[in-house]
Amino acid sequence: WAQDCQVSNIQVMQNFDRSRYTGRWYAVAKKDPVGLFLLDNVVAQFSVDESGKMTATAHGRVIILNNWEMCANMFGTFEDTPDPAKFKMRYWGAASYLQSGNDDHWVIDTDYDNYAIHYSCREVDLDGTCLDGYSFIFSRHPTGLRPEDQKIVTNKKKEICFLGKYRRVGHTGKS
Ligand code: ODT
Repeated sequence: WAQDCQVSNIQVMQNFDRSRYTGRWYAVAKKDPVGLFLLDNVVAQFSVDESGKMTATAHGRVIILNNWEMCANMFGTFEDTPDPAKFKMRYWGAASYLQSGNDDHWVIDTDYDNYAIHYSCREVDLDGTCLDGYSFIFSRHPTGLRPEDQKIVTNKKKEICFLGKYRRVGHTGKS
């Protein structure tokens, strides 16, 4: 398998089980998109509603209007696609001045109990690689990834061609 960085060739989680994915996830690292929004103290909470649709809330410290920082509550609904690990995420904020939009939301890998790797390419370049995208590394533990999960996560960062582009996302416990 040759890594070619084509967005269309990115491997996602096989047999993704949305019910095992529910609950709280702490963002421990992030590759930012153009127009960075979520800064740190990012906690996402996934649910599956009565009809089986996945929804989520997220809170965290955000940056708005280029230099204003505040805590924000965000909401998202996930539209299914033929691939169970690939969703379209419609998102909006509790306040109108927060970002809203519709992004791809792919689950690259997860063991459901410890780590998860999320990927979203917002703009695919003419050559098929990702021109503007973002990715969250999530942990079930606010303290970060377990040492045994770090190698898996590093390999996946490489596979999605974002290795070296992540920053740590801190949790100060205030949000
Ligand atoms: O932070 C950025 O720069 C990108 C903007 C991301 C929008 C986040 C909106 C969250 C809506 C609620 C859904 C929670 C699910 C979180 C899972 C992964 C992050 C997208």
